[in-house]
Amino acid sequence: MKKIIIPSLLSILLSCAGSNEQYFEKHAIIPQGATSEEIIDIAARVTPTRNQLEWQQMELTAFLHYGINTYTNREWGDGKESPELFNPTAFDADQIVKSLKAGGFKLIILTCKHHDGFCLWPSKFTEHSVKNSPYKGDVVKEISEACARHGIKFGVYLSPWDRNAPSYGDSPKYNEYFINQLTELLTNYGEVSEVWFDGACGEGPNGKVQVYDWEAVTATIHKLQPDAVTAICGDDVRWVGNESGKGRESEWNVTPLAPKVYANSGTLRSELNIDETTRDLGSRELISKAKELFWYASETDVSIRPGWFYHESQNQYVRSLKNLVDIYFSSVGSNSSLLLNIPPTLEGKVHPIDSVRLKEFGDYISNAFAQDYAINGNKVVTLAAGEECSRDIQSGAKINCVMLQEDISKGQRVESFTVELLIDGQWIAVGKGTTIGYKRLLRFPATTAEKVRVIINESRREANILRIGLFHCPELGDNSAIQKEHISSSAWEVAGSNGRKMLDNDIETLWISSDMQPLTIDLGQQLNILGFSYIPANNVNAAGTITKYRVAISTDGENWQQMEGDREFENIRNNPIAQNVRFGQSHSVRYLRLEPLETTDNGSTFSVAEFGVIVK
Ligand code: FUL
Repeated sequence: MKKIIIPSLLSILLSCAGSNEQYFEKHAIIPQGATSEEIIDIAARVTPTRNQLEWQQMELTAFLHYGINTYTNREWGDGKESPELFNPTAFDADQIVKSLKAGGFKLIILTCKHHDGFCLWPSKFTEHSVKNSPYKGDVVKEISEACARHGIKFGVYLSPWDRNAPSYGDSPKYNEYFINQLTELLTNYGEVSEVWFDGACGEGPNGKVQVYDWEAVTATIHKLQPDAVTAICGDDVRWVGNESGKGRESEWNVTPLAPKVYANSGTLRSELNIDETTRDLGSRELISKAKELFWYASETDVSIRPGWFYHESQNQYVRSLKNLVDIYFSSVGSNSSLLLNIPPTLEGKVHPIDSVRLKEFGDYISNAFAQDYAINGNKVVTLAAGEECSRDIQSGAKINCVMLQEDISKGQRVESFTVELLIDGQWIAVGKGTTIGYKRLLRFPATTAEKVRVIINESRREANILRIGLFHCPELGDNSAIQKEHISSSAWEVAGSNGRKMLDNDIETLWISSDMQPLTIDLGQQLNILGFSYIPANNVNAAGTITKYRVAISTDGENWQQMEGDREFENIRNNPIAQNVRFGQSHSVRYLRLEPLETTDNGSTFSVAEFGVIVK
């Protein structure tokens, strides 16, 4: 990583006075005593590295969550699974890669090791891998070679959190193990373009604490794969802050959010009280308090299904084309990059429902953006705040989408803009926005027009506009699957409390307990149920979301049958979707008791957006 240390404020100002702007590649340290205006001016001149720029230009990356969880039907394994469970019956790397390519994806990241520690390659450093499975092959090799065959880039996901490695928590020992595994992945599988280090750790406050050697990790990557970007716990690419496909309205690539690999990141983050989930990561107000600034663009990771791993029960919940296209607009179209997960099945292929949807998505995006109706829309123009620029539109063209791009190789600058169309001699505003960055897409009702103009209302220094494009994106109907498994009833009773908010079929209304006592629900009559569902508050890091629980059933409210041991709602913090828990067989019950054992904030209350039972 190149750190450009600024010698003195005077030298910055001098070098800016000429026509050649001084840039700060990836990182700028703010000189002491700099005023807010000076800090904002520096922010406008922080630029990406070549790797970061090329990564953002790819726009679409596919994620493959595949591993032992595929065979245990779980989202997080505990590391105690037998490797023998990993048994793809018809693994087909070409089918997987070709399906993703048809979706328009340029890079594929494979979960080489998830939190359970099971390695999809025959690592020399553990027995917990494919080498001790009936499959015996090397999934990393198969996928990386298929990527090379089909002209698509390859990336690796290596979970730092490892629930299998005995050395996990014994920091120096595990760091050595981790770097050994990383070295295998970066040495034996050709070019690796992205290295993804997941930030999740669910061990809780009493679990093992591992202190990672990020400096050594970064050095290993720079040495073995100098063209790779590092994501999430890495310092090139930032997590967008949720797993639902939603980018921010104002998405800044230049932010004071210090990547975790920086030694002083903890201090820098806590001084500004920010992390990846904070809504504002780049406003003037925030950056004027910054001591350091980073080029740290976001990546929007989301799954095509409710879970990250394949679950047969989710075949009916594959996202609709409309939903995927909306996600494209709120990620790529909001200055982020889309990382869409498509989990291979137990066979070891992309499920036909997913592959059909991917092809629809790929075709939709390439057709919608094939024809640009703006004339000379890619003539570069420099605009200061208050300035505008207009372009002619092909006569008679029906348009409903504008694409704006900044030349981010010179920094990200636009803070507020308006788009107007000249329709029958009158300028009509069809879109307004804050940031543009690499790409901004705005949709509006279809129309014809003679001209388009873009007004830059506010900018940090002069904005370098690379493109003004106009397109027609066909309207799509929604055929999103609704999660039908969950039934709740307002006739049920919650013992000792008014439980309407968790039984009203409205996930916006949240029931909050007054303590951590178990929740008892009276179904009013004896019902045959297959399980229950818990829907948490719909935002990352919400207070009171249950992470660990125990559940019991009863016919009379006095004699209880414990259903399972202590259980975990895996990955509920980052992906707060409905948790459908099936008991394995039908039970006749009248009462259900949910006992919270741990919540996301370790607080003294817990919350439920909806509670229901599964009957079929
Ligand atoms: C999270 C993990 O815990 C999930 O299992 C998944 O891998 C997702 C992409 O990141 O942090």
